[in-house]
Amino acid sequence: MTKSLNAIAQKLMSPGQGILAADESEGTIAKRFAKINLPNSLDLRRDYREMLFRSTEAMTKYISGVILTEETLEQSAADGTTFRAILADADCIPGIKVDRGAFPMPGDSGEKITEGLDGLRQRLVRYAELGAGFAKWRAVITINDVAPTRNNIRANAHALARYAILCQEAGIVPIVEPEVVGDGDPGNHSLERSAQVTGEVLENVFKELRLAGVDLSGMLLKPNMVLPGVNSRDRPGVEEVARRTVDVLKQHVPAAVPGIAFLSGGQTDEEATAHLSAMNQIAYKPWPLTFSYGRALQNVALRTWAGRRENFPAAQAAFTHRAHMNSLAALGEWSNEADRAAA
Ligand code: 5MM
Repeated sequence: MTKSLNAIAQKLMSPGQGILAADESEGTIAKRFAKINLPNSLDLRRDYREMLFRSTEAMTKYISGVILTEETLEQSAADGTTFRAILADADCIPGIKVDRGAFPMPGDSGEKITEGLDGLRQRLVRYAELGAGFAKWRAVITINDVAPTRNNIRANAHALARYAILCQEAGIVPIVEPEVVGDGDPGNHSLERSAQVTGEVLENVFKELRLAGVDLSGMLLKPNMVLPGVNSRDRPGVEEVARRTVDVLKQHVPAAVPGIAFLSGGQTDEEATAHLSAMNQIAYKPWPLTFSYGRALQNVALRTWAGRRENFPAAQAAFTHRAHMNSLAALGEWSNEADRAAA
């Protein structure tokens, strides 16, 4: 069991490859579609994901796994081919988002707690039967004048650990995603504060993972990068973000973890790519670093598709370009010039 979990994790971290996060919940995909004036219909969700998964070059060369929703895991393309078959043809591992979303934490700290543990053991059996090789659970950590509270960090870390051990029991690799979100106000969410909170969160997460008996060699970590909040006056350069992020990870993430796949967290496409590449240029890291981006892989492709199947080729070209650039970043070989030239 341990060996196969580690083998799946290693395959997801294949050099020059990363993970496509296509697990937008109904509410989130509705927001993405609304920005391009599209309704959130079943057919449009299917078409959009079909466009992505049938981007053959991107999926075969640059994407090792895709995080799906429950709907997509069981869905088929317009011609009746299951998405699972399309991903299998591209040698991509299907993954599944298993949390039920982040809900307001009791109290008035403005924090969230992720739900979805009830019945998870049974759901995981079904996801494994459907071929899911890995899963994802996202905890949301808020920074404001009173948050994060110790109570919220512990509750989210505990839920992540309970999720992770249940996944491993079902033969599924858990991706553990504690996200320190970046919409704190300027006074509270400096680069320094981001580093301190990210470190504290990771420390608690690994403490709970160990207590739960999670095999660290059979999981992946999906963290935020160390960044100031979107409204902060701090404007660190690419190298500084990379250095601070790797420093925090080195202090809190055990070397036994087979890989780290970052979320993009609202960065521009180029920022997310540049930061990943700069981190991969830093020597002496115990784990490979890659991407598990949602928005930073999909932004341009979504706008180019615009809800029309005749736009598939152009949207697929846009997606393939972004996936290629992030593949170079996963190898530490990306440059702005190469990005513009290839675009
Ligand atoms: C694709 O978005 C994922 C699902 O979010 P919701 O459940 O809120 O709809 C999200 O978990 C995503 O996997 C990560 O946050 C990374 O996505 P970004 O866009 O930050 O790279």
